[in-house]
Amino acid sequence: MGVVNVTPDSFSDGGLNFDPDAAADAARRMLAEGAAIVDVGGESTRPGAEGVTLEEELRRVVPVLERLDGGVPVSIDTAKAEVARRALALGAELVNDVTALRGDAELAGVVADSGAYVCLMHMQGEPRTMQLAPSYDDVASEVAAFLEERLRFAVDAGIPEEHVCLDPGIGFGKTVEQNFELVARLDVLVALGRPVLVGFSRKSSLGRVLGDPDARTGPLSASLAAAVAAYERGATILRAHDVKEHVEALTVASAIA
Ligand code: HH2
Repeated sequence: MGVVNVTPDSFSDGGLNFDPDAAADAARRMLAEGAAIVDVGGESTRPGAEGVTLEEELRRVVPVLERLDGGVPVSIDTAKAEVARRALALGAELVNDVTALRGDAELAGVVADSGAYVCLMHMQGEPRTMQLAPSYDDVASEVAAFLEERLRFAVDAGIPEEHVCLDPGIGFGKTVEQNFELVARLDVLVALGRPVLVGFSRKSSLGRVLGDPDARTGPLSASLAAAVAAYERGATILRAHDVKEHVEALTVASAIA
């Protein structure tokens, strides 16, 4: 899953694809490089981020989807029902909701009615404050219990179970150690029976484990190591900014597997 953030402030690629032509070009390039789907988002969820209004989020993502005109498989990274509705009408196939259908009461119905796929992600707290004091007794089993509950909620709302993938939410209310433990113990999430998505690309825990306690991002080399480790533990969707390199690394890992 390639990442196209149509934002001025995303933690690693903010501003790069804020222009709709640049964003559409990036999405097409990622498809050519081997991405199966491109995740288009108009709201940064980095630690400390403030939300954007519905009007602003639509203003950012709709022109990109119009330019792609159904030619690239698109996932819409949003928690807002109206953004999802518009994106699905413009050909998006998957709704990637970092709130796991807790943010907007109408979103589950929009997904169910459209027949789209959905990604349910774990987050402790909310982006503005989530990194202040993450706390778990057992991070893997607590994240699994949360995702199991959200999966049941989605199914009860009319979304077929086969249309749901699950995501531990790397960096969303977790310490460096908790992020790595979630990948190490990914089998606990894989056991829920749904495809697991992992998004470790460029995240600050990678830079921090390499020795910079104030790192806000992580390098490509570390992103690739995390993606391969997640793949080997059962992740089947890897969310990544550097598609070509991830496809190459995962092709080799898969040839060995
Ligand atoms: N991470 C980010 C955003 N959306 N969605 C899923 N399902 N999983 C993730 O790990 C995930 C996500 C944060 O990364 P990015 O999009 O690069 O940054 P920002 O939120 O600052 O736009």
